[in-house]
Amino acid sequence: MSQPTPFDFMDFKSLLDEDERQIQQLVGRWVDERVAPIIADAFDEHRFPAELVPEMAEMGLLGCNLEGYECAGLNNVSYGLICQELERGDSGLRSFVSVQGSLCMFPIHAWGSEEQKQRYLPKMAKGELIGCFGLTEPDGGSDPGTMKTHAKRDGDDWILNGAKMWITNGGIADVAIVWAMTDDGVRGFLVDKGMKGYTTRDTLKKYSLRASITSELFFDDVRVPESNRLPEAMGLKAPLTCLTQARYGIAWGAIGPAIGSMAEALDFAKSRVLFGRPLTHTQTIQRRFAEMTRRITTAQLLVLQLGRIKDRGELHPTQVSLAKWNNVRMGLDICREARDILGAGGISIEYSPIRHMMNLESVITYEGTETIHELSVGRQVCDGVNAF
Ligand code: TGC
Ligand code: FAD
Repeated sequence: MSQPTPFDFMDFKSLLDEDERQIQQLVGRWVDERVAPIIADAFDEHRFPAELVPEMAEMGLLGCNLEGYECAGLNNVSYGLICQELERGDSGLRSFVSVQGSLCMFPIHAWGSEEQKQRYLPKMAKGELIGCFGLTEPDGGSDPGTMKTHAKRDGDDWILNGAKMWITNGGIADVAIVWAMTDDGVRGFLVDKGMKGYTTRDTLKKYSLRASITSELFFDDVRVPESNRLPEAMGLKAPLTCLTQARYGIAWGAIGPAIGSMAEALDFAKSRVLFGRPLTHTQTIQRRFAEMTRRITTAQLLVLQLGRIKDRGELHPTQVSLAKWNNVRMGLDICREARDILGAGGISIEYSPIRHMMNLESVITYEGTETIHELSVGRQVCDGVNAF
């Protein structure tokens, strides 16, 4: 009988197949070797480490759960494990991969024309083209059905006007997937960098996701050809379906910061001697680590089942809502606990918990706030009554 370990208390690894274990190991090692040494400085300098993009592309992480077009075609459990390992490094890296793969490559793959798929997907898989996803607007992100950005048909083109806000990768994106209202409802447009009337402005001075680029997008009479509209994307359901893909990855991702933060706090507590004994010899500290272990373990089992359902093609969006809500809340709480156990040192960027904790303040807000996910689950269990 093997001994339960803090980060695999229920022998989670035995539930993975060999390919899944290998991809987790590959990405985990890369995070330890390439991300860990530079990420605190990148966060401190408010700098997205773009030099890592070709390496992530080389490992096949961009659009990794898509088939064809030079994508790796991994299963969804593997995609989840990748998100977990990346986010153990920093939420900014997982964000980059979520946006590129789940929010930009996925809709092109699902609803694009064959010409659009050929034009964008192989280059996006190689990291040669970067995407961003514009849904949120300055007047409020939780209710995207009321978006003001609109597109009007003009011959073979569309004229796009409006603004998007809080857009990950916006300032560095070669193509923006922009959701706009038309006379026939919401439609998706591929707005290429350099199109006349399309500008961006980076959001500076943020205290969360500092190793990630966040931007505003502005559209002032941008003429977008019909060949840049996603032909099969119809209605609000299309962007919401993209969100389900990305939220799935986030539910896995949030386990990474929890593990990283708990590991640092545990190391510290074993060697910090106060009142004549190491901190880990006290009851309250042991209870806090036991509680972290309980929550990490249940989060792991939750997303593994979610991934197996997704791989069977039977995933319901509210199952993803429950997992995103549970796991991000778990991650945030554990990072805060770890920060506290580190004492004053915990406020230093030399330790990861405060960086992770600040990142997770964005993660608990984006891709549907905690309240939005509670209300989605509530609607599902209360006979579909909409309480938003
Ligand atoms: P509602 O009437 O519920 O739905 C309209 C249609 O869409 C379908 N649907 C979904 N489909 C797939 N996945 C989902 N999650 C879906 N949610 C709804 C629904 O079945 C319906 O289909 P049909 O066939 O009947 O037309 O729409 P609603 O207006 O009542 O809104 C529901 C609500 C509040 C849940 C939705 O608006 C919402 O999710 N709001 C939150 C918005 C949000 O999460 N924005 C995220 C922006 S992107 C981002 O944050 C990226 S961060 C990336 C990073 O850096 O990692
Ligand atoms: P609001 O919608 O104004 O909500 C404000 C508060 O009201 C929240 O607490 C919310 O939970 C609460 N609330 C809302 N509705 C209800 C209700 N019915 N009942 C009770 N309470 C309610 N968006 C993109 O489109 N693309 C991106 O790439 C992207 N990247 C992001 C990166 C970062 C770093 C951040 C912080 C955000 C990003 N977002 C992105 C935006 C994100 O999706 C929105 O911030 C989020 O959807 C919430 O919208 P909001 O900020 O306008 O808050």
